[in-house]
Amino acid sequence: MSGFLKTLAGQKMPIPPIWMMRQAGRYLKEYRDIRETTPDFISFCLDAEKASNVTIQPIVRFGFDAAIIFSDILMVPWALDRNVRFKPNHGPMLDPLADAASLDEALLADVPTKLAPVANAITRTRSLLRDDTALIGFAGAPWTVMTYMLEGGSSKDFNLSRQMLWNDPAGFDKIMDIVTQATIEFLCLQAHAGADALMLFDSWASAVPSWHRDAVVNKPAATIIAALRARGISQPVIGFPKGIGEGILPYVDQVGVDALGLDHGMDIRWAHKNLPAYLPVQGNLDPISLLSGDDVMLANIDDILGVFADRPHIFNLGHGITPATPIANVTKMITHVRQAR
Ligand code: 1CP
Repeated sequence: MSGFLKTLAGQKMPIPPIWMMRQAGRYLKEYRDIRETTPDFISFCLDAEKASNVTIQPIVRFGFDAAIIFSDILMVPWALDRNVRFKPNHGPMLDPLADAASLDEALLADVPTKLAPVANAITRTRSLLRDDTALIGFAGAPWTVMTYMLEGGSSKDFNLSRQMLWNDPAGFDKIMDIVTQATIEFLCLQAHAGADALMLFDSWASAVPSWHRDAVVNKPAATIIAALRARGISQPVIGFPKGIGEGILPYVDQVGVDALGLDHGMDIRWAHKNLPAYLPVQGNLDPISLLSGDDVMLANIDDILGVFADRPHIFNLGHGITPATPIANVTKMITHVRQAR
């Protein structure tokens, strides 16, 4: 078993396994080169050979302990016919969803077929990776995915999503239920295709009013994990409810995650003190610290390693690496993590 999977199973490794959120992507020249050959982003994700190739690129270059399949959280809205497209330098665009009546529940039946190419990419990638490199499958958590569907793209304030939450709770629940079902199908097919672990990204969990957090962040995540377990899927699940601060305690209590991804806003001493001692954590270097990559970054790495020395810990960033990151600083981070103990 790889060190990454041992850590997720609760074992403390002498050197923490390491990978980076968004490790395949635009900061790599070899990624930009393949990406150019299929300008349409969804088509690129559905090309199992290309998706597999770019998944492996950061493993070849840096020797990370885990690969994450090249796909996107917006594959679920795409499979639900929300007309997902990516304009260069503009981010994602979707047809904004005004109400529950505009989302056809019958589309759920085709989700596994439409997303089968992601499963093919996983099977292919798993067969190409060494045994000691784990492969992670993933999906967005329902709230985060819904924000793109309701806002029609990225958002700063998530006003339309929050408005539906307050003004049309029945409609909101109906959409959330459909997205939750689609997410279960998506994760299930990735697990069956050979993913060794699964990650659930609730990247915009911090935008949920705390009044609604149990219903909108914790409950849907719990439903997804319970459904996977009921279907006999035993792969560990890493939850990433970004930016909810001390809300991670009820999240861990209610959701049933096997490990918790910590964002860079999280106070690691508080987290270590308050989280159950058995729970593996993943994180949490600020990706922006890699832009300078200086001694302060190294000191922060030492601090993270020191605080989590007594629990199962996977070294990672607190969010995705940014396109402007110098490659040399990524190498510096990895070397430092692996030499620190
Ligand atoms: O043309 C390009 O290359 C577009 C950039 C890009 C990439 C590299 C997008 C568009 N998606 C991806 C791949 C991706 N997305 C991966 C696999 C690669 C890897 O991690 O190595 C993963 C795990 C994601 C997950 C994802 N997509 C999240 C959750 C994680 C996070 O960073 O918070 C979210 C929120 C998205 C949405 C998304 N996809 C792409 C863009 C530009 C966005 C919008 C981001 C935003 O709203 O700020």
